[in-house]
Amino acid sequence: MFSRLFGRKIPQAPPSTGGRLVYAIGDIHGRLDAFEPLLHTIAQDVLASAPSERPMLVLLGDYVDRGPASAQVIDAILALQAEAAFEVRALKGNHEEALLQFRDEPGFGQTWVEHGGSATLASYGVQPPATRTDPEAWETARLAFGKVLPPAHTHFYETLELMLTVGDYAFVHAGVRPGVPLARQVERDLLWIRAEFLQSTAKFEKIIVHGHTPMEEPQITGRRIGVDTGAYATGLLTAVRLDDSGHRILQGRAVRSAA
Ligand SMILES: [Mn+2]
Repeated sequence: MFSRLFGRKIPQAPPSTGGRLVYAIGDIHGRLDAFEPLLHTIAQDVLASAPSERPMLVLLGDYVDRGPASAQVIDAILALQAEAAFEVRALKGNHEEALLQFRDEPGFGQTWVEHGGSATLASYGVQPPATRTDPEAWETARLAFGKVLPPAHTHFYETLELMLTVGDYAFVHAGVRPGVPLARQVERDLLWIRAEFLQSTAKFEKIIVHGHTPMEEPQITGRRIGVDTGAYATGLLTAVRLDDSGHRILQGRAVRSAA
């Protein structure tokens, strides 16, 4: 409107978080050893930023599988929620969906281990079946898993959010389906979409902040911010810090780099 009134272009304001200080963390995948240093970096940044309102910590999903400390990552998230220094908002990833599916269906175990589920079982002290195709062994593992899963973890997995919007940003695990309004996105796309979202040039209603597809570097375009840097393999966990002045990348690195 002003550009029309004055006949020249005014500088565009950066996207807004509505005044909030927000940190969004990519796929942790059982790497407590990368999550802890990143939380330390974020805590230092909060001290330096002295926000007027409690900062928000958005976890973009895929807390479990592949890395060695899935159960311990969930404990750390629950501790953060209890501390109340941040408003913690945890999104659901496709790996949390897989965990819940195995909890209910032993037949899914074989698929789950192909995606790193054995590491999750081991982190809960459950021995994965020696033979992947033995249905009885899977049922035994499922029952053992059900027994050791703390009620607080069950509640955590069952109450994960699918999408969160803050100001000009929408946070999701994987991405959104181009051409579909945010309010009409379906869980399958929010948890699983890759190429159709990543390669799309369509305009989304918000800047989409997401994980799910590992890249060497964080992906920042005007339309999306991708922060999955494959921590389970690289030991490098990435977050984006957002406020009304724009975005900045923060990272935590595990001392040991191989999963
Ligand atoms: Mn994922």
